[in-house]
Amino acid sequence: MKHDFTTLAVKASICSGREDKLTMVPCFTIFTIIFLLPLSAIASPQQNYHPLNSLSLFELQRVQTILKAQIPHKNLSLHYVGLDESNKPLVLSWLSSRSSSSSSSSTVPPRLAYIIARADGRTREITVDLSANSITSNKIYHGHGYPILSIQEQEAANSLPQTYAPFIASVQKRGLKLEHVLCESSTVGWYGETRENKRVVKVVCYYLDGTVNFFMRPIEGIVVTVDLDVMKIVGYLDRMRVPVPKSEGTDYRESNTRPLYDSHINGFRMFQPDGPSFSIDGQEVRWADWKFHVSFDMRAGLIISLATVYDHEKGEHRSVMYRGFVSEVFVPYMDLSEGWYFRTFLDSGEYGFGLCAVELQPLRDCPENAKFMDGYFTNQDGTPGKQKNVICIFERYAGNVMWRHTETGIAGEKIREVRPEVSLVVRMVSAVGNYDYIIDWEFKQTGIIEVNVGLSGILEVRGSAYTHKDQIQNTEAYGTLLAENTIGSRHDHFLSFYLDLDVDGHTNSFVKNTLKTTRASNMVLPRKSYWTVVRETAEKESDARIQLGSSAAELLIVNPSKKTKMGNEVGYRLIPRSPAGPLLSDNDYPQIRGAFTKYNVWVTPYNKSEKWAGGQFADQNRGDDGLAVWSLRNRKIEKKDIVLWYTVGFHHVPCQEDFPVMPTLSNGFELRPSNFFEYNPVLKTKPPKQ
Ligand SMILES: *[C@@H]1O[C@H](CO)[C@@H](O)[C@H](O)[C@H]1NC(C)=O
Ligand SMILES: *[C@@H]1O[C@H](CO)[C@@H](O)[C@H](O)[C@H]1NC(C)=O
Ligand SMILES: [Cu+2]
Repeated sequence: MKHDFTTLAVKASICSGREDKLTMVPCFTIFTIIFLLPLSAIASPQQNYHPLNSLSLFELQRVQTILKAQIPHKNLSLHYVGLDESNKPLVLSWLSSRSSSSSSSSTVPPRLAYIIARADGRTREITVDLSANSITSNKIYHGHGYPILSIQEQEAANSLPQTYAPFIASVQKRGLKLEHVLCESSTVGWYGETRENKRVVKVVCYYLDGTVNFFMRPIEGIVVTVDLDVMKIVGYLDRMRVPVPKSEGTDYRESNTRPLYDSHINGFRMFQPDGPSFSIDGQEVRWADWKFHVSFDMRAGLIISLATVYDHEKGEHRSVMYRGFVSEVFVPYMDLSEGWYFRTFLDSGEYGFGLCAVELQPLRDCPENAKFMDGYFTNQDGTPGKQKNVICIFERYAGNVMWRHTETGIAGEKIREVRPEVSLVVRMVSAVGNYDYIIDWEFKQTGIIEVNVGLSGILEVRGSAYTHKDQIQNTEAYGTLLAENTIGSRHDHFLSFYLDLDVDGHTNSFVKNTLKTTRASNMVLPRKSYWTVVRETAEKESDARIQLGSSAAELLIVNPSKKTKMGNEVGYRLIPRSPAGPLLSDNDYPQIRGAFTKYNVWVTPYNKSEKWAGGQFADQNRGDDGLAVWSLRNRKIEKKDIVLWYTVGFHHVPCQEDFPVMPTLSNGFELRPSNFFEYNPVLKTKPPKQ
């Protein structure tokens, strides 16, 4: 056991915080390595062609082959490979010609790959045309910030301390054994430096010995700075000597949580006698009146595209959302000690939300009736890898009511009408180091899309001398004492969702309906006040930056050129669940980088290259790219193709129940039709068979 952990310690990376690790499989072996195929084998026409399909295994393979043949750099390391999606008009015209089946005139959008690579200490952006087998663009990026860290370089960095004499001495001084030490790479952020920083990470270490929950056993005070480009230790700090928290009570594996209390939950089944009611054709999903496309990206993870809902009255598929995904995840810690201040993560842009996505476990992560999809990405050397079962899709019947009424007001008649709610869930889980993010897109028959973010996994804790809260007097502990020597650090999670809604077409406007208290002027009746709706349509981006919570408002994306028979503009409403905004000061460096959190809601005109709310090159960026910067252009957004951005936020003050592993904490939002349909769209819907 101990020996296996040693191997494990060397191989771990931020995104290998997955189950495979516990079975002693180093992270990169979970990628199925694909053997070289001759180009002819992949030149065959694709099945289920769709311009928004994720790059397939074959396409990723072809990218590697083309790069090898056409870029002379020996040490080209790939940090991102993904679909360079076709322009929206091209995709839409392809789509309409497909559905009108007049395939003769349709232009098939090309398949392009966008690659971010490092070579000779510089970042390159490369575009590959997969049908022409050619590189169409290859340029050096001169701006600030660095690409996603590859898993392989994190592994290499994490293993460096093991052979570094000062580190070995620090471990020995603490009476610890090197073979139980495991390290992780932390990105470092930016703190106002004007000189270009090297591409460095700060490696922090943990202790296993008797548990797999090493995150609960930090070796506090040691920070090893590693330059990733030369893969060398360039800084070393050993500041503090506090005990490593005990291993007792930290393990979370069922086999190690003894005794197992029996709270008498019987078994259950999700049984659909007639099978599931959704179908998957390539990456397109159909369920009830919904139709949408599911794809997977190394950076964004799960992407939902082209969501349309069939309107039975109109007899047509009506568009709701062109594209939706998690654009960035900002997690700043509120601990200003030397070993902690830099922990201000942009999880998506630094580690890859998709790269960290894990294999879902049937019957545990997703119910019995789920279907699974695989995801593909590339290793640093360009070799494609597969993440099995990275997305699951299932119908949910949770015993909820879709609509109902019992009428007792008519003498002699008892009227009771109830429709159970059945929905379709698309799920991905990204385990970025210690944290597990569960992302659900839930489609409902009522036309609602509900997005839920669940946080689980393990807290990032700080080792401490304290063993009781009473010892912490007048000092800043930066967190909650969760167990002896274990402080759960305060922090936030902000997930920015990119929501390119196309409500019944792509010419949309953003409307804010403020509910305003009004004094009654009519003195005849005894009431003194009521509220009314003040409707404002945003003309420019500045009109659509909204901090929620201070006043009651309804936020809508409407199509001003489409009205219901009653004359209301068709729309979709954003219903945030529990909004949270930043508490850092505006001029604090992490906040400058995470400035997209300043407002809960933003609206921008559609621009293909404006995808990543925290900037395209997030690692060590300076806040000079990203949503907050684009929005400063204050472009017109009225009657335009617009993108809605909503940030789901959590302020996390840890409590003892978060130890040693956190019960899922949820937040999210709903996109709900508002005057989109002429009447309740599920009034005439047949209930499911009993
Ligand atoms: C390429 O990488 C190898 C192994 O990592 C290293 O020995 C070599 O010096 C590198 N070459 C260049 C040109 O950086
Ligand atoms: C699209 O966005 C990028 C980045 O903000 C900007 O440089 C470019 O000018 C924009 N294009 C248009 C047509 O606005
Ligand atoms: Cu948290």
